[in-house]
Amino acid sequence: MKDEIDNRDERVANLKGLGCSRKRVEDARFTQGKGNYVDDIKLDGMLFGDFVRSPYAHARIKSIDTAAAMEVPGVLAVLTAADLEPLGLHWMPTLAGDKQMVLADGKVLFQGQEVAFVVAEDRFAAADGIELVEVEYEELPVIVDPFESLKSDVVLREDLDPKAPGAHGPRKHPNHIFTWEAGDKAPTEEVIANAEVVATESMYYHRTHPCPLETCGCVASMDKVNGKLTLWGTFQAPHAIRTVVSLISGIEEHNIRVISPDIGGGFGNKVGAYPGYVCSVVASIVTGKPVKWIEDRMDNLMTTAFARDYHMTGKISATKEGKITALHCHVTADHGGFDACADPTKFPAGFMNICTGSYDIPTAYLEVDGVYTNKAPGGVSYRCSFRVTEAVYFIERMIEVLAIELNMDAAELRRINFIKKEQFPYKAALGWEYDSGDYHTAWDKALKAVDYDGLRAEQAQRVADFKAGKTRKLMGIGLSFFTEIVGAGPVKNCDILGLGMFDSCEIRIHPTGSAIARLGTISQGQGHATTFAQILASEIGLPADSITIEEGDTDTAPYGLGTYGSRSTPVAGAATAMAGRKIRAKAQMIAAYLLEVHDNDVEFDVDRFVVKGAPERFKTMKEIAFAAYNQAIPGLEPGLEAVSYYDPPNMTYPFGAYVCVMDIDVDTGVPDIRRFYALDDCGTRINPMIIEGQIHGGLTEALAVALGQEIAYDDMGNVKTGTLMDFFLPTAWEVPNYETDFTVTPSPHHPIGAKGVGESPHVGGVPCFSNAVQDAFRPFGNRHTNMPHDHWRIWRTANELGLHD
Ligand code: MCN
Ligand code: CUM
Repeated sequence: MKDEIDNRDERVANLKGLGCSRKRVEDARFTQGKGNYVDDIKLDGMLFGDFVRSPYAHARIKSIDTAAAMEVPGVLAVLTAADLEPLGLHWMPTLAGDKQMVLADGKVLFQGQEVAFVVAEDRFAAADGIELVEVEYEELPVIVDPFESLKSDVVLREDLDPKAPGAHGPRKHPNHIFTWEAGDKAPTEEVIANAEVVATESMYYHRTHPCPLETCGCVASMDKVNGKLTLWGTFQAPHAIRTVVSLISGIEEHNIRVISPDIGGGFGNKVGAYPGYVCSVVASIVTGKPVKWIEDRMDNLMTTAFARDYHMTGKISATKEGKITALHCHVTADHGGFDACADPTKFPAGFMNICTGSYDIPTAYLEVDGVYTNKAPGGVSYRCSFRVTEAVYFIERMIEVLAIELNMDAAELRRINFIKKEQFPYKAALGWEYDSGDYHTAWDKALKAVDYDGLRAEQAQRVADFKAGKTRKLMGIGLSFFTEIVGAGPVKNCDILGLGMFDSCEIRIHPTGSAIARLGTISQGQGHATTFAQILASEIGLPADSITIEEGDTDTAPYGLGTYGSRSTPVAGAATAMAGRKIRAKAQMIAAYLLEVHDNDVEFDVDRFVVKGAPERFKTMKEIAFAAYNQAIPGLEPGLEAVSYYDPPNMTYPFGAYVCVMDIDVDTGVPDIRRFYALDDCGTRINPMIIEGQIHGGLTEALAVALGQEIAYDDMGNVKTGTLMDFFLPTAWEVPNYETDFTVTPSPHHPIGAKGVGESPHVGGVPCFSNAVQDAFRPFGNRHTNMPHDHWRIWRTANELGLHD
């Protein structure tokens, strides 16, 4: 008995709960090729659907002739807008309150737009059919520049009344979508007009794409006998998809089962609803057979949710000593042909109004204009936290430019403007209330870890050597400090299509002391099956290895809004802890009953309830679980189950301090990342190993975006980077050895103090890499150059600064 009590450390370790670098339970199947992705689903008689896509970015459709395609052996149907129109399905609502063509209705608005859907016995016959669908196009003037779009006589969206307001208020021009404002305009402008120092800069955060390993796809199967539709797909929000499918198809929600099986990376690309889903469902209803639709790589890069495409202009004012007094930001946001963003309804520009960053800025104003162009729709994806990537890039560049203006060290400028620890909870000028933070501690730790002063001395020497002709390599020190905002969100201000953004967890404890927990979220690689079991292990005292986590099946999981915006841990993770606590409360009653003491005379200890002051008298959770199905208290219902729908009181505000040291060859423009140090604070850390994996992944994607990856268009609206030959995907060759570090500042309102982390490294990483490039050229007069900093652009910067003379 004594051993049982003394080996407390062992009992804690046995749970593999909070803080344990538990190995990922999902990897056994992934590493053995036993994953079950959408394209692995094969049903009897399953057909394959694929799209005829527009080669033009803007054109009128004169005619579509499907006769020849129908002659191809194996082709069973070719759907066009004319077929969908009687069903009211030729257009669909977007998550942003706009509507989008499912199949081209009279015209096309971007290259790659879906024009017809060919349904065939296999994908090869579908491909042959696509070749033979004859579409007659009449080319229209193409607009790829949002500034031009707002001046043009060419009306892109002829379906909209040009004078009518949009989903987010009045529109200034037929190609204008919305204006969104935050903060105080007049006071901000006044402070800036009278300031001692003002820095102004314009920057473009280019269009990018997350390019997940697995492209988007689905399998729709309409069981006409039972009236049940099953839809498997790469959905980051399966419940929301079920609701959308019900609303647009008229099929009652209980007759729709949406399943997200294993997903090979989402990164935001799989949040929205795509024409492929609608067409597969219609095709399955029409043919009575299951229909699969899977994008190829070009489809994915050219047509599904892109990210960024923000043209940002800022003004930042300060005293001569460097205390920031005001920030002004204007954004022209290119949303493509349809506004298919997936932001919470009240935030058409996402959480861009966190652009005051980690700094105590008393006055600020933000204005965003959303604009239609002839590009693919979307606008929120790629580890973005709803535009926080843009916001952090903006402020972290503005700080660097202000440092130049003040002739001051950028690390010091940050330090004197950070929100102080004692100011939390901190109400920012643009509306958010930051829950907790300790920026100075994190910054000091980061600068010390990299020997910042030593690096600056080395850099000064390098500049001198360069000027003396002793080296052709410059040295850049990239700094960034970010504040994230994740965990959408309080239902009071966050919803998508009217669905409040709570999340959920339902737990069943089995008699022998093992359990299943189901959540409203869905992992796409983040390791939820591993980490959510750890939260529960610590809450209910059963080993994580005895707890199955299940997500993604709307027939079994409680309703939730899904996984994006790093919301799973802040919201569903909180629901998990709360449901666990309900289990524990009932377990406490059972334990007290079994131990014949009052409820308040027992206390929870790791994996058991112990009589206070009598540690030898206890009941383990395993024993209690069995009792719950047997000798539960008279009058108390048997079983041990709980559910929690969690509406978070606030979002969580993770933060971090990153430093990148880079050497740049001015003659080739090739950067060499010598060092990358990343300190993250995501509050209570559930699984340090998974956090580190998230950070490595996010930093690598940040490297990609900062140093070369983009979705580029030519003047005709042709996508120039629609294949992996042209689209930069970093490999082990380009990726440095990341040094990760952390501080822990728990969220005061989250049940276990955890904040999200999935997007942090991307949010903080992009400005860090970009700042490193820019900093290398600062001693030679560089102020700002736009990303992506590919070799050619870096070479060009060196050239423009006269470094090749
Ligand atoms: N975690 C932890 N301790 C914390 C916070 C998080 O151990 N304090 C763990 C979580 O329990 C979870 C993982 O880290 O296993 C990420 O958690 P969280 O930050 O809550 O983010 P989500 O699970 O909601 O994931 C979404 C986020 C987003 S929005 C994008 S985009 C992105 C990202 O995750 N897409 C990814 N990381 C990705 N990683 C992979 N492999 N694949 C994607 O598609
Ligand atoms: Cu913004 S990309 Mo993630 O939210 O799925």
